[in-house]
Amino acid sequence: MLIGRPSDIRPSEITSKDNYVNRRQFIKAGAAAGGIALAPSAFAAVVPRNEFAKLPDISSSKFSTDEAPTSFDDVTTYNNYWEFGTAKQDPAIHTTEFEPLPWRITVDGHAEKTGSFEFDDFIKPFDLEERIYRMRCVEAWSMVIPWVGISLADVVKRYQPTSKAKYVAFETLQDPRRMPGQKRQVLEWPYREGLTIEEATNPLAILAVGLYGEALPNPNGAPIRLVVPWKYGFKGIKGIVRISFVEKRPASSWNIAQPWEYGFYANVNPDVSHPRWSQARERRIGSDRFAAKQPTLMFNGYGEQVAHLYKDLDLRKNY
Ligand SMILES: Nc1nc2c(c(=O)[nH]1)N[C@H]1C(S)=C(S)[C@@H](COP(=O)(O)O)O[C@H]1N2
Ligand SMILES: [Mo]
Repeated sequence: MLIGRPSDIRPSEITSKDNYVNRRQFIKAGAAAGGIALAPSAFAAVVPRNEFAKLPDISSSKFSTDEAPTSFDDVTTYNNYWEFGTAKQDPAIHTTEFEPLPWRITVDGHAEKTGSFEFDDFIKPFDLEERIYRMRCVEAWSMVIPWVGISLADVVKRYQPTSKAKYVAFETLQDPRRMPGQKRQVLEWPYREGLTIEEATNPLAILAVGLYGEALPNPNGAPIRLVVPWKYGFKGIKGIVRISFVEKRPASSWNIAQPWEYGFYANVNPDVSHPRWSQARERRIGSDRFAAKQPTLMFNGYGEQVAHLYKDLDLRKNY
């Protein structure tokens, strides 16, 4: 089923006029510098190389929230992406030169099918869906983001993991020349994350390749990143180059860095405080700064879809 938004609504109607114009000039400047024009022609089959790189044939999802999406500007200028700096505005500033394409994704480990694929070939077999999800960062702020993505369950199914595959591990690109934040050891690089195979095949999990109907902006993890809306934002690893089917629980970057603060599961849980702050409430980005914080929901409000995954776990211990 085709949906009205976002193809019927120009970004000018979503963001303010001024930002729309600036953005248009910004993208044009990028094209002139060779970034966009140099994309391999094969990629055009999936993502048209027009000014806004609008994605074709996006269907809607029954899992979308009807809450108002956070503006395009907030979604793309208030980010965590430490490969490009540790401040919220750093990814928007320091990814302007980043050229995500060409991009290869390796699938390996305990699966019948494995291999290394051009981004275009990797996503071509799957349907593009818009998933408007609430997103909750561990730092107690939240957004509503109209992702465009492919079902992670479909991806897993295609590669036919064997019975040994208990987890799916993900890795970000490691290349300090392209990701200058990696010159500092603020985290152990490459950024790594993982899910149990049951989590990875839950219908809510997606690999996002776009937002607001357009190819994924660099600050949000172009060309492809994980989105698991019932977990804290740090599980949503960006710039993925490797997907591995593994037997043992994989290392995850924040768990390596500060295991006493960040567990493997990272399920959104208003009842379990972070050691340094409460997780009971959250600030919705874009609301005015005097607005009251809103309560955080168990599993970020996605309990109906995911609570069964954790019925035998003590969520106070398995955070
Ligand atoms: N590779 C990588 N992925 C990452 C991060 C990062 O620093 N590096 N930050 C995470 C954190 S803490 C959050 S909250 C989300 C933010 O996603 P967004 O910028 O698209 O909102 O990305 C996650 N994915
Ligand atoms: Mo986060």
